Amino acid sequence: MDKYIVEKYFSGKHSFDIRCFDVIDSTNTALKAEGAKGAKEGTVIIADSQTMGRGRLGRRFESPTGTGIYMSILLRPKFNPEEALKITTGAAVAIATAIEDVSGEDTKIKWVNDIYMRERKVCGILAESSLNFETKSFEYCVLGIGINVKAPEGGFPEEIKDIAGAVFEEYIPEDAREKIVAKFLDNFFNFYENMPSDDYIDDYRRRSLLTGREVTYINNLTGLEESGIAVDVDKDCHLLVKLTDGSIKAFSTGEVNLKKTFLKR
Ligand code: BT5
Repeated sequence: MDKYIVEKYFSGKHSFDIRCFDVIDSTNTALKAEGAKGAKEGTVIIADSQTMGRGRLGRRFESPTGTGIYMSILLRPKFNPEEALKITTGAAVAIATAIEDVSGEDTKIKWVNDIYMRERKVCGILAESSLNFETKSFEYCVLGIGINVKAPEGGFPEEIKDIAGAVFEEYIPEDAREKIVAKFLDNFFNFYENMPSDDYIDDYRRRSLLTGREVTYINNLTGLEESGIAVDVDKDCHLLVKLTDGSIKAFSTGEVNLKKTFLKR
């Protein structure tokens, strides 16, 4: 990744401090350390590969060399941490739009934080926050994004070969990686500066992969499973599921999978 090429594609409306690495353990881990040391909002770490890329709940995010974009952005949100979900959902729309602009193909958002193309996961988002409990405010938030730009030679690792896909299957336009980064950062900060307002929520709902499809919900704390049809995403970004008894339940956290084994995490 060449930061000078990224800078060429910025609108110029926002300013960033971009730091690029060939290999890093995890861009989120590295940027959290910078956040704790007082780094400024808009500090961005981008790596060509990660040795310990992380997903949610300690899961691994495969980050092979030279085929993906692994980046983290430091935020110092002024709004209430109760609105934190908006960072993830705004990021999902911002990345979906950036990928669509550069690839010319449609994307879908799998509630709550995955981007899919051709029924495969091409991007995952992990937002991690440090909170000040006395003032009940954010100290900082690290927004991490992992994108599979193309499939690794020989295919994706065994653990994810049934789930993962890439943004580009064949031809990759010039500067595609840098353009995706620049467009994402511009799009995201346009949303972020208006948060907690969420004008982008209709763009999120419109891309919902799960709406109209049979899903299984798993409560991460209790392990309880429920099934039904996802009917919508509401304005607070809860997933609305019509359960088998006909009632509609709003889910705010947890794991939802399509009732097809090949789309399981
Ligand atoms: C995520 O977690 O998808 C969030 C991933 C965030 C990664 C970025 S990269 C930059 C920054 N630095 C980090 O250390 N992390 C962030 P989750 O929703 O929990 O999904 C994890 C699951 O996705 C795994 O259990 C696999 O099933 C699957 N997976 C792992 N690697 C993948 C990949 N490269 N492409 C598609 N799916 C993958």
